[in-house]
Amino acid sequence: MPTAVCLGETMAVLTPGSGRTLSDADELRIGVGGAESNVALGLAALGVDAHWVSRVGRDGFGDRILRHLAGQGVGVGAVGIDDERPTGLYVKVPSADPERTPGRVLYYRRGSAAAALGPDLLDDPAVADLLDRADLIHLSGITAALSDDCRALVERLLGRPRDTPRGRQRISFDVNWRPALWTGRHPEVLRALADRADVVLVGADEAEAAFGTTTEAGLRRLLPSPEVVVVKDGAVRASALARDGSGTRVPALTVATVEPVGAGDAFAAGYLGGLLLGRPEHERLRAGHVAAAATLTVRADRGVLPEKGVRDRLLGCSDEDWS
Ligand code: KDG
Repeated sequence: MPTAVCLGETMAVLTPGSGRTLSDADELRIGVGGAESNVALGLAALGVDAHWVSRVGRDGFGDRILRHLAGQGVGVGAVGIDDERPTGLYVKVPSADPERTPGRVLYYRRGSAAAALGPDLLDDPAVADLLDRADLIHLSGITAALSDDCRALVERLLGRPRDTPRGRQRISFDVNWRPALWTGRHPEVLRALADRADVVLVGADEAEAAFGTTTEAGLRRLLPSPEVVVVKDGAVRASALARDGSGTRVPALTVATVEPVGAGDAFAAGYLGGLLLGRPEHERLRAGHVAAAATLTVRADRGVLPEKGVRDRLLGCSDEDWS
């Protein structure tokens, strides 16, 4: 069974009940959300030995996050608990007019336990051991945006030797462009960080906002080093641009979207699961679309995958049947 380690912040998610706004809600629902742990959950559901590495506060939110992830088969044994700093929070603000304007997300994560992570995390023997065993380490641009220390942690991870006695270890990097986290910081580093990964995942809208291009030629020029750059063009298609110049494109599934949050993470889990389980490129992209569709059609950050038999039929069907 392949092993994946996903590293990044996970927060408690607070959401007002349906039809209520933050100013008039009496109660907030508590959930769990974090891009990298969403990927770990998605990978675990696909049969990968998935672990999440991070730090949470010694508070009820931290306990809840650990319980939630461990309960769904994600390893949390190397997660640190911070006695002083809190678990980060994020609030989903529903739109007053969802037909016309999307909802918003508010972050309360500055000074959180995870934002205080730094490169010395890799000196923790439990973390070092896990990283040495990993076939894949999954990172995202969110971590680099949290603090200078977090960015240095990402850099140290990208600088680790990847050729191991068990074969080459891969690093995947989801650009996860979050402009709200980069205010007063330097988002230009994102491109250089992404270019040091083996697999880069980026939404076409994020590529435009973060790198100023969405064209395949432009992305190949900006990110020449990764083995593959996977560009997700929302409801249209996903394309895998390989370093050798070849490309594979698979149209997205048509679904009635309820809420897009977490769909990019679901896609990443489907794609990376396909990679780890030795599926060919077009099946990895299909697996990404199937997982994204399951999340797009629910209000939570993660949907339930169709059962394995259905997934296998979808991955193996003809192109005509797929579209
Ligand atoms: O991709 C979903 C994430 O946006 C959500 O879980 C919260 O990790 C999060 C973030 O930093 O935006």
